[in-house]
Amino acid sequence: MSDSDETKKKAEPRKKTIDPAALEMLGRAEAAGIGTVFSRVDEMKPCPIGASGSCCQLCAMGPCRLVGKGAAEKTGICGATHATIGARYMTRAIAGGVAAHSDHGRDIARTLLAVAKGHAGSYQVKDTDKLYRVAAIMHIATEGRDVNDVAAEVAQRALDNFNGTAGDELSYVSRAPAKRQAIWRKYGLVPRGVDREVVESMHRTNVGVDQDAEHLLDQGMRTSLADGWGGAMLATDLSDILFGTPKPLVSQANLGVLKKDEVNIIVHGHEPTLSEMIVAAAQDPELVEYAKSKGAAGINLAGICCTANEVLMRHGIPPAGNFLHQELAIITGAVEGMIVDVQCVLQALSPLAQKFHTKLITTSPKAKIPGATHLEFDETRALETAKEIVRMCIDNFQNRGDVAIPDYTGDLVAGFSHEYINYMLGGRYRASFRPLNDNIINGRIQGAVAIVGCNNPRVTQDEGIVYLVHELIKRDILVVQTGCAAHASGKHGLLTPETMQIAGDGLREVCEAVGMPPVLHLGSCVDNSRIMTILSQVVEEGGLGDDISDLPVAAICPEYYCEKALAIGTYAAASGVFVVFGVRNPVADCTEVVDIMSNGWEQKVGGQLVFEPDYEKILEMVTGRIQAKRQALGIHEEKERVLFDMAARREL
Ligand code: MSK
Repeated sequence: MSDSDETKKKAEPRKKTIDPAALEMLGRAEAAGIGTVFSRVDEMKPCPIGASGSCCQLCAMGPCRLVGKGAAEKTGICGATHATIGARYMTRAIAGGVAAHSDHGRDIARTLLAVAKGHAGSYQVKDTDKLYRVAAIMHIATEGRDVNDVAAEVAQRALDNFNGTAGDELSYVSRAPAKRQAIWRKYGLVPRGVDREVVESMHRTNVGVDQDAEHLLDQGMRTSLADGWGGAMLATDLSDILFGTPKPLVSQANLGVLKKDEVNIIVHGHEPTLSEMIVAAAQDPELVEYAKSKGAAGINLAGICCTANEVLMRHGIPPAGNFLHQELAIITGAVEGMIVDVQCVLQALSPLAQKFHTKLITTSPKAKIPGATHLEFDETRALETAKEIVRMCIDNFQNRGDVAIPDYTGDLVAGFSHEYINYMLGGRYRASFRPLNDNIINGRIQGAVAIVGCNNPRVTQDEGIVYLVHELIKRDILVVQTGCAAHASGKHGLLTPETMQIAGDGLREVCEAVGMPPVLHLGSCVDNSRIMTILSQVVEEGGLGDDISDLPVAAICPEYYCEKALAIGTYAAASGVFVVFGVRNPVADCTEVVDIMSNGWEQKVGGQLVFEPDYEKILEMVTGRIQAKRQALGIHEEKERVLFDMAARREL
């Protein structure tokens, strides 16, 4: 690149998004003089000291900033080193993320208990097979018992896992491969109770308690495992029991799913309990008629963030977009109500909604937003509350002003639970991961990568996610997705079977034979636990080593922004996965911490958590990792490619 090219590149403003719908709405916002997260990020420069882990804010002697000449050797007033400060930061961030996912899981457990005891009549156990499978894992007897009896005991055992009264180890630790469990036990990483690990992390990161970086980060791993193999896994399982285990269905994504002539309602946040009822209320014939009486053609429901994923996976409700679309949806002027519960809800929504006619409705007893209407959700009168909310949105239809809905949608297929993938690969009578293992062994599929997590306005929206999906499937690497990263692929048309046309020959052959897309949408953020289950079952199937760390797999969180993502990344690493985060390294100055989470964890648990903002380098890192694992398994030699004939298809 010439000097003048270099100068031109520097002078060009940063691209905010690769999504044309977002660009259109940003233009509308700018014309109206309305700020968004995309504009505020340019006005707010991150503090360079805090951004790289050199600031400790834990006590009133500080904040201490370890900067300037000889910064690496400096300490805080109490004597804390960069290593201690960085390890405390990571452990607290992990605990924050685990608390969020697990509190979500606990609420689902409470709802299941209420249902089983007949106190929440709007719900019922929808997947009894799954209830019995979960009961078996928890060693709860089912023979001859009433479904609600079993459900009550499962719910109570789940609550015991949160409280730490289920025994010395969380119930689901037993789902990991035996070798993995042994590693966790050897290093004292087995979580004892979800709450206990979060509390202990908060205690140990107090000033004057744990000061050894490796020891602190071990607790970070243990806490994260209480999420991945505890709180989040329970949230997924109990949601499947209550609301149904997802199966593939078609839908669409992006702001174009909003309808000009209908009452548009958006559910946003994370928990499926209320949104399930909103789905029912929006289809209620009486309310549909009521909407028509107000001049609308009907009621249109859409989602944002992980609530979107919950209702997409089970009902095909279309996502209007990912994290950075929440303001843009309101800016269309077409949203009568945005119903939020917990997590990832920007406080800026409230003043923004007041500039339009949108009603922002908070529903969780845990989360109020100044300026929003609070209508508290109570599972004992769930459908009633949902109907009240939908009616409020219908009443708001007449207040609409100017509407501009960008005409962009991506077709998608979602709903790949681990149970369905198992069935899809093996068929009804031989449900199994065998075909996947065989195709990894024969090299048609080189490996698998999870591309998960958020958007972050500090990087171009969707760019890293879409680039990595393309490049990986081209290299015969199967991609699985959750969270807002899955929405990104949905918006850009990557979650369809047609995407197999851009996949490598080997992956395409398998996708054609099975009839699946090369990019599988597995659900919401808590559903990353489905990936842990799949990895364990692939190990159990045989032929690819005896632990998760032996598998040719990796995980990438290209556009992360929050603590929950760090918690997920840590439990994946602690389970033996190579994990790369984009954006920036929040502990870059704490070199000892960086080394522990990469080389140290590789030696200890066979996984790593590393940060790399350059997407090409990320690609190189994960493909290198996959090839190294193939070599270690002795399956790296290129085999003569034999195209699938009828017999091979039948066998698959
Ligand atoms: S919603 S945590 S922005 S993925 Fe789960 Fe999206 Fe990240 Fe929130």
